[in-house]
Formats: sequence, structure tokens, C-alpha cells
Amino acid sequence: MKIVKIEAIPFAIPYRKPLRFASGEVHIADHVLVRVHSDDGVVGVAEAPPRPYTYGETQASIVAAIEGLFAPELVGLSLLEREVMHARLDRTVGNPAAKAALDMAVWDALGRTLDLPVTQLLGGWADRMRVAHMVGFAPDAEMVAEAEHVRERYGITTFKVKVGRRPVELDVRACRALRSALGPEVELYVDGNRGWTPSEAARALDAMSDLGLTLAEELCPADDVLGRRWLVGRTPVPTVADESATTPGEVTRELLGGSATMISIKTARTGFGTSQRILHQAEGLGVEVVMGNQIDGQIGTACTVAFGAAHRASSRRAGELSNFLDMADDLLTEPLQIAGGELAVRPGPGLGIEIDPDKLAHYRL
Ligand code: MUC
Ligand code: MG
Repeated sequence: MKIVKIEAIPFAIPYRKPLRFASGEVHIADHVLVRVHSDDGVVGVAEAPPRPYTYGETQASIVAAIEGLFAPELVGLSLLEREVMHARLDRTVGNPAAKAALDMAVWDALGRTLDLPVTQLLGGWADRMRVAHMVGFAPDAEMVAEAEHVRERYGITTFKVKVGRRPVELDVRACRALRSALGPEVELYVDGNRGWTPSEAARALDAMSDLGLTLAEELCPADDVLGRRWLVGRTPVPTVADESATTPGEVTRELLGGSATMISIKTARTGFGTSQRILHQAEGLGVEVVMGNQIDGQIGTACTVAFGAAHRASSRRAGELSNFLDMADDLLTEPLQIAGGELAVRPGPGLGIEIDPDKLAHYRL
């Protein structure tokens, strides 16, 4: 079970429809495929999506950090020495997506070695999750058409609407258009990606108070410490910390500082190991979580659903599992399928996914 080799392979797959949000936009999935090889001939995989506007990582920096810093630290360790692995990774600050992909590829290799699904090793709670779809900035009619199409075709009835960079009135109008087109049955929540000041966020939430929003995520930057606390105190909508809560320490600061009341867990930035710590931390504090999406491809989405379904607390809400639908292609031999508003965890050892060698040859850089 010894790690003998780690690969970091950059690839690029275009989006059919770019995703636009307050902190950036994505036109190409310029991710890094991570492969961890063991001396038993087992290969575990995961993917790292760079989000420079959120964590400062780029595709090149992820490859450089894995090849130059992390692989030399991990080669020689057993797949079972995950605490040692984390201690070694944490000698370097930052680089969350690179570290998370390594963690998840090690779990995949472990599952394959033991001939067991990762989701069962993690917790084995359920075999599927309900899916929430993220709707990016666009003219109102396009946002509505996208949500209607996704509901019709995939049975998805939970939507996260991107807000926060445009004037407040435009976002309010878009949310109102979605509510009126989709009716009272669908769940709608908003994510501001730090785009508003606290007073803008308060104005927006007041203007949307009749829309039945279930969550308000990261409306203002984490550095607006008192402003965020003020906002939490004046809105009845649960407030989710996403990019402000990427480590157990940050989760503690956000929750105990009163700047958020829920936590978004993204396996793309905290892998399985640290995501599990955060999940248990949230449970211990009596705080709900939502499984978020770092604009993952199908490999990352397979990781999110394997983790989210594995635990009772992370599978209660719909998980954000559908953004891969906007990509023109992907690397898996068998594409993920969303049906009836749900995504099933892949059966089979590890993550239950296989990389198509021809697709990888085509899209690798
Ligand atoms: C989200 O929930 O914020 C946008 C940037 C990022 O890192 O993740 C996405 C979605
Ligand atoms: Mg978010």
C-alpha cells in the first residue's frame, strides 16, 4: 500500500455555457488530474479545479505545488498514513485544491486496494443525493430558461442563484423572475461570492423577503467582520459561509464570531479528510451544512456525492452537483447521470470511476 508515484496532469475542456458569478467567470475547465500510484499497481484519481479569484491557485501553480512540494513528501508513505500525509501537506500554507485532490486520490487508491467504495469507508449513509443547480449571471429570460430546462430534463427543483456583482436591483429582478416562472414549490437560495457591502446585502434581502429564499451565501467579504455579524442579526435567512470557511479554524471564526450560521463543504478544497473534520465540527456545534460545488467536473462531482451521501448530516440538503452539465465533454468512461433530481453514488471500488485514456490524451495539455 505504499505510494510510489504521483502525477499532476493539466487538462482543458471548454464549457458549452460559461458560468458567471460575482468573483469571476469560467469558460474552460482548466483542471489538474491527480493520479496516485501504489506499489500494488493501484491508481487513485481526483481532480483539482483552480480558482484564482477564490484561493489564489492556478493550473500551473497546482502542478508546480504537487510536483515540487507535495509528491516528494508523500511518496513512500502508506495509503493508510493519512494523518502523516496531512501533517506533511500542512507544512506548506495555502494550496487547498492541490491538497484536496491528493487526499481524495489517496482515498480512491485505498478503496480500490481494499475493493470497497470510498463512500462506504467514509460513512455509508445513503447511495445518492438530491441535486441543486447553480444558475449564473445572465439576462433574466436566460436564467429562467436554464432553470426550467434543468427542472424539465433532470428533475432538479433546488436552485442556487448567483448574485452580488451587478446592481442590487438587477439581482432582485432576476430572483423574482425565477420565483414567478418556477412557482412556489422550487427551493431558491442566493450566493453573492463576496460581491456586496453589508448594506447592499441588507437592501437586497429586504427586497427579496417575499421570495422565500432558504439560504444566503457569502454575500459580503469575510473581512467585513462586523458588517457580516450585523447582517446575520437582521435577517431571518440562514447565512452560509463558503469561501470564508475553508479550514476548521476559519469555520470556528465564522460561526463563533457570529458572521454565518451554516457552512458550505466543498471536497474540491478540503478533500475527504478535512471535509469530515469540518462536518463533525458543524455537527458538534449544531450547525447545518450544504455540499457546495467549486465548479467541479465529473471527477470532482463524483467525489462530492461520494462524501455527501456518506453522512447523514451532509445528505440532508440537496448538494450542488450539476455544474458539469455545462461542460462540452469530460474524462470519464461512463458519464454521470442526473435523473429524477438525484445523482447516485457510483458503485464499485474507490470512487467507482474510470478515466477514458483517449479523452485524457485529447484534452491533456
Ligand atoms: C460557489 O459556491 O461560490 C464560484 C467560485 C468558486 O470557487 O466556487 C463557485 C461556486
Ligand atoms: Mg459559494
